[in-house]
Amino acid sequence: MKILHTSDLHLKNVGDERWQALEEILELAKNEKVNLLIISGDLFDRHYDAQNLRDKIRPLFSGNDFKIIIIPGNHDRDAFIKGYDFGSDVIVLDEENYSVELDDLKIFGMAFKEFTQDEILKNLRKYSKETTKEKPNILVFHGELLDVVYRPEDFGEEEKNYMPVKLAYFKGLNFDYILAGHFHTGFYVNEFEKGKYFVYPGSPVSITKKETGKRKVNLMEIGAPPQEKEIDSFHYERLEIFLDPSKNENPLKILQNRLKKLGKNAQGILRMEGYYNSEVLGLTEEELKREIMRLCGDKCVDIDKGFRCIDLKIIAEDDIVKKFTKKLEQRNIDEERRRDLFNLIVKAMLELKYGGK
Ligand SMILES: [Mn+2]
Repeated sequence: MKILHTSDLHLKNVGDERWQALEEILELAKNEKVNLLIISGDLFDRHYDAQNLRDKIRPLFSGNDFKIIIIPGNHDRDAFIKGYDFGSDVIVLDEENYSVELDDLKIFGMAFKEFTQDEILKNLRKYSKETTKEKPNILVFHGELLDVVYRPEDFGEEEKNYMPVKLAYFKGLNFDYILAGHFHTGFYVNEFEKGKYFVYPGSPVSITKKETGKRKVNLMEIGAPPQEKEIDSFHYERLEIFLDPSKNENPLKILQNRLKKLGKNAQGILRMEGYYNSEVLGLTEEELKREIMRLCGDKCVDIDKGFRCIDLKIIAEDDIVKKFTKKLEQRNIDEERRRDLFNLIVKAMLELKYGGK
C-alpha cells in the first residue's frame, strides 16, 4: 500500500507555480502507482479560491487510479461544503465524516477547528477508540506540533497557534501514522513510538520567500517509515556571496557561476556582501549593482535589498591593509573567521582615516 502525502499548496490560480506543483504531484502519484494521495489541509489559499477553482480542479481529481483524501486546513476550513463536487476520486474528511475505511487501511481526518487543547485530546481519544485492530490506522491532521522549536514564519504567515498538539498526545493511541500539514518550511518526521510516525512533508512549492530549497513530498509504503521525495516544483534558493578582498575575485564571475548552478525552477534570493576594489574591477558600487541586476534578470529576487558590497579603494592601497591581507592569505583559517578579521581591519582603517573628523 503506497501513499503520497502532501499539504499546504495554497492554490490561488490556474496554471501558476502552485498549480503546476499540483500537476506534478498527480503525475508522480500516477508514475509511482500509489493507492492514495493525501492532502493534509490548506489545498486552497482561501475559501474564495476553492469556489473559484473547484470546476478546474474536478477533472484533475477524477479518473485517477487512486483515491484522494483531503482535510480542510485553517486557510480553507470553509471551502468544503457538503455536496460540492471536487472530483470523483476525492474523499473529504471533515467534522461530520471524519473517517473512512478502505481495503487495507482506516483513515481518520481531524479537520481544522479552533479547538482548545482539551478538545483536541478528547477528539483524538474518541477517534482512537474507533480505530481497527485488523489494519493500520492513519490520522490526517492540520495544525502545529509544539515539540519542535518553530519560528512563526515556518507556517507561512500565521500569527497565532493553530490546533497545537504535542507528540505525547499520540502516545498510547492507535494511530500508526500522523500525516500532518500546516508546517511549510521543510520535511519533518518523528518516530514518537516504535514504528509510529508523525510527519510534515512541508509545502511542495515555495509559498513565501521563507521556504527555501528544493521542495518535497512524503512518498511512503505502509509499514515502513515516511520517505522524503524531492520534486521539481518552483522554489526559492538562498544565493549568498561574500567577497573576500584577500582573494581578489571578480564578483560578477562568482555570481555567474552561482547562477549557472541554480535549478531551472528556482529563483535566487540574492545577498552579496563584502569588499571589492572599484579601481581593480573598473566598476563603481552603482555600476556593479547595475551589472548584477543585468546578470540576474528574473533569476533572482530582492537584488536591491541584497546588494551590500563596499568599495574599498580608499583604503585598499594602504600599506597596513596590504600587509594584513597578505597575512590573511597565508594563514589557514576558516571562511567565517577570515570574514570577521577582515571586517575588523576595515573598521579600524576607516576609523583611523576618517574617525573624529
Ligand atoms: Mn495552515
